[in-house]
Amino acid sequence: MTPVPDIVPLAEGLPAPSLRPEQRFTLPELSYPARLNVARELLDANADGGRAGRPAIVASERVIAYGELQRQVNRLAHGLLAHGLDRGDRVLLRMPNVPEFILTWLACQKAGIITVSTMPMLRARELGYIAADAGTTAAVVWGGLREELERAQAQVPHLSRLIVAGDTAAGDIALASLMTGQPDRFDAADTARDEVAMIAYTSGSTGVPKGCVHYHSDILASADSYARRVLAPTEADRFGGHPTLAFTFGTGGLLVFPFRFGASTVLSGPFTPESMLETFARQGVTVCFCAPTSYRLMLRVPNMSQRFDLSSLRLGVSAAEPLPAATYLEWVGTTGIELLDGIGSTEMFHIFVSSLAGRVRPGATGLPVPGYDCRVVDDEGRDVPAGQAGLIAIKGPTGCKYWRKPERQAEYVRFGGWNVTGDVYARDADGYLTYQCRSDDMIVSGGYKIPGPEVEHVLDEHRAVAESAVVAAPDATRGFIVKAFVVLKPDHAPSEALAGELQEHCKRELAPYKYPRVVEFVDRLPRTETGKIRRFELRARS
Ligand code: 3UK
Repeated sequence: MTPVPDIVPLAEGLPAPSLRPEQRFTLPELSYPARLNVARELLDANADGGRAGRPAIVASERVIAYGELQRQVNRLAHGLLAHGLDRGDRVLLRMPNVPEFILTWLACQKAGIITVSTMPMLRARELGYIAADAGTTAAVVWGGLREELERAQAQVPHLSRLIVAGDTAAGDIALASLMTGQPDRFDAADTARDEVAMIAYTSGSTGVPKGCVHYHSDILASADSYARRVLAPTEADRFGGHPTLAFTFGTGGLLVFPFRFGASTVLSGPFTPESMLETFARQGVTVCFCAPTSYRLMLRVPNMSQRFDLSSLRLGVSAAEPLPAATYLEWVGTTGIELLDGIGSTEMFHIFVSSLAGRVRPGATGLPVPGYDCRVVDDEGRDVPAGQAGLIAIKGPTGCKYWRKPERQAEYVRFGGWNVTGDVYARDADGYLTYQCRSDDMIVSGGYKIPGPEVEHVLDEHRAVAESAVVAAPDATRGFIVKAFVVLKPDHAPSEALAGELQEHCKRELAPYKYPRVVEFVDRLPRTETGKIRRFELRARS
């Protein structure tokens, strides 16, 4: 089990931002006042600005208007403070895409409490690490997802206080009970523009999750650069799609962006291609956020465009992994709906290079989002000529601020304030940027980021395994899949049953999407002179 760090005061865990405000906020839309509260801007601006009756959240038959949501958020903000939480405290969120997620997130922001959202698929091991690293002092958990968190609780004292939403059991502190009897009005905490609002965790390529800090201003800046300029939303829009609200792709697409423009968010249950298409049609979704794998799966639904009325959809956003030209052309050819690739990261909060409607080059990610500067450089930070591959480096209103990881910070923010994501890109003479590959051991499968070393670590814990190496193998649907090369201990023989057992072991110990879909037993692993596993050789073999 991961050792448990002590709770660290906020200021000590925080890296200094690499850019001054005047270097970050270069667009007029980004000139924020020094005091800024993201919940006031996203919620009160609508509820008090004539949109109290407009729909904020649509979740199957439930529609919650901005005015009603504001009252709930205010009561919960009071309830959280009455429960002993304070400004600057960290609260872990573990919920699916339900209205309670948005309610809790906004209530925390309004009270100046820092949200640490976690993906529903994470297991006890991963949750325990995050809770300890972020120093969370309470968690809000969805009843149906409590088991893994309770397993983590056994090892992590930082998880002592659980607040349960949805199905509760006797003795629980229910989210609803915190709101009972609390006033409908709550004055937002007078937070600073550059005060921590959230810490979003991302799988590190080394296998240790990294917390990415975002300020109140970062969250709004992403809406006011990417969403405003690329999606041009109006209050008539309905944002939908499958990314979990805990992933910044979803936090932006299904919470921040719709609310910034007084539009609505459409929440849906677990993704299946049919249910997603059904939600688009029934709820009149106008802008959807999905990973390329999901667009491919939806295209495979027989007669999809005859069976589902997609006439409300005006724009699809594709992110989390590259969108191949073939997928783009098939989607636009079948549905007639524009599809915009965009690269984002948890460190940058959201998308910083994107295609633009009407100016798409199939196969290219696109152009820098207005407000962001972008270069393609070599390992020393020198620009490489057009057409040549190099590291993509970004500067803009959002940027990487790792929580308590100074060495990682120095790897991501380099060359004097440039964010180096680890993606290899080439820029053509017209400025269009085309993705080439990752420069590290991260496997991108179905939009999920899976650090090879993290899976290796869990495989190596199995009693039959001597050592292992995990790499990406090409796959028609998922882009890549996780493939494990396993060397067994002398007293164990390769078998299909053992391969299955290793897969089950990984699914139990890690978020199930990380398990190796292919296990190949080998006698030994290829190594370099210095003893490093030659992963590139194994990749080539796959
Ligand atoms: C890869 C892409 C090629 C790339 C994300 C939109 O994916 C998101 O965040 P993560 O932290 O991963 C970041 C990494 O994912 N990637 C993402 N989009 C693309 N590669 N083409 C793309 N269009 O390796 C990047 O460094 O999980 C995406 C918005 C918010 C996000 N957090």
